Amino acid sequence: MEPATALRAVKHDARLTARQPVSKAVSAARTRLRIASRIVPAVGWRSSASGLALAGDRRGIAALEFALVGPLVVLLLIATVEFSLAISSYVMLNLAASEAARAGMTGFVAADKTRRQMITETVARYAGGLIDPARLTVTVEVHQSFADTRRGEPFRDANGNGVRDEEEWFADVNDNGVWDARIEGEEGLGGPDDIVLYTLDYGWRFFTPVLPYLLGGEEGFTISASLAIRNEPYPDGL
Ligand SMILES: [Ca+2]
Ligand SMILES: [Ca+2]
Repeated sequence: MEPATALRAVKHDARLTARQPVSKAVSAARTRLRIASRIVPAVGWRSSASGLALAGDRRGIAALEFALVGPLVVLLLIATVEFSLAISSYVMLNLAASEAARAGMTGFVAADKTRRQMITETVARYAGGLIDPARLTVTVEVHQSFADTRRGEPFRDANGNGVRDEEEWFADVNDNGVWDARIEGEEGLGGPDDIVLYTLDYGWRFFTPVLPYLLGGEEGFTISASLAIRNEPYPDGL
């Protein structure tokens, strides 16, 4: 007997008590209640089983969602760590360039070293553990002015877009056959009052193979830091 049917029968028995003898009505009601008491636990068991099945379904949905979203979350985490390390290296590289320029602008030279050696050691000291010296290039150039440190070869901007396009005329100042966005200065540390440009280029490499795989084999990129300073007016020959 279904639970709803049994409960309706019990209510029906209660209404009959007004028309039937008391003993007969009570006996019928007790019989209905016994049946109902056997049915209700069975109904409860079926509800519990349905709940367990539903919980299992939800766990399956959660597993499916993680399978779809999990790899993207891991990839995002790896990319965040990789670029955070690259940014940290960029900061260290700028600090190293600043300290190298500070060491070079005084003209001071230790007894057992050259100015160039002092600058190289300064860069290595401030670049930190993330920088591999084997992939670091330090360039020092002397320029006539601060503007010259950023000046490229002159060109005629025929289409007026502010940049030099392939077919536009240019003056090949350094005679290398191509247009240069920046004219290199004379290599060296300069003398008193000279304008000197320090440039540090570092070949950054990713730590994991994940990003190179996604970027079509690119193993990293170049991080650059540069700083132009004027040497102090120290006595020449120092
Ligand atoms: Ca142009
Ligand atoms: Ca050129």
